[in-house]
Amino acid sequence: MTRLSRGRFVTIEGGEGVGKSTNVELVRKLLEGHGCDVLTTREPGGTPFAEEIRSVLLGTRDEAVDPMAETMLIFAARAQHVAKVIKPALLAGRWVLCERFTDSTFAYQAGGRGVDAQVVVQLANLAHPGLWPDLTLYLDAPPHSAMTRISTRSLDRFERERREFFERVRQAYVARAREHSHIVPIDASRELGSVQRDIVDAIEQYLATYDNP
Ligand code: Z5A
Repeated sequence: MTRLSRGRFVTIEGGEGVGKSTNVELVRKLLEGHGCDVLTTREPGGTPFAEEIRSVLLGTRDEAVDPMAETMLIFAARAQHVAKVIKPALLAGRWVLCERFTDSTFAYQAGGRGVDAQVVVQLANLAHPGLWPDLTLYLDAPPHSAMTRISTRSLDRFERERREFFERVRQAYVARAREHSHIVPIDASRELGSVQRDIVDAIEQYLATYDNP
């Protein structure tokens, strides 16, 4: 067993119903098996204040929400989450495992809503200067197949969007995964066992090349 002393920032990304929450526990156990002290968290949210912003963001309402207002609220929640939870944990040498982070904003607000990606970059540099994930597992599945997995629950404001919105979100994720080597795409449309084997491989591969000064 490798003993790792310096924390890393690992995120799990993907559209709705692809299995992010399902696989967080698997990743946590794998990292802990390698001696990592792991903190799991999620976005939007992760602190009481940021969870309140999450409720505002996800709640259904009659008033159409302006994409820039949505984007800035997401970064308000993120700034709080980074300042109060993520940065302190990383500075203490813990590994942070987070469901969704700024790659979600590139996918949903830039890709899905049409917000300028440069605005996302600028807000990211204000909310979490110098902090980007070390490793991102991107669970990829066609929106229609993943949505059928969550079809029995009541849908939030995002989940009520049209299919074209989710296609744009997926395209944005795929494009980012091509451009950024820290993003490992995993075909999440398969049965869970196959998806989890790829997740194990991705984590083991990352840990094998891990630089532990
Ligand atoms: N959002 C945004 O717009 N911009 C941002 O920057 C951020 C977020 C950070 C809430 O996120 C919303 O916030 C989200 C984008 C927006 N909007 N939407 N829609 P969230 O992460 O809380 O919500 P979510 O993505 O909708 O979560 P989810 O639907 O729970 O998805 P999941 O966690 O990926 O899926 P799951 O709960 O693990 O699995 C769903 C079901 O599928 C469950 O019954 C599993 O047992 C089953 N499952 C999982 N894997 C499989 C496989 N392989 N086969 C069969 N069944 C499976």
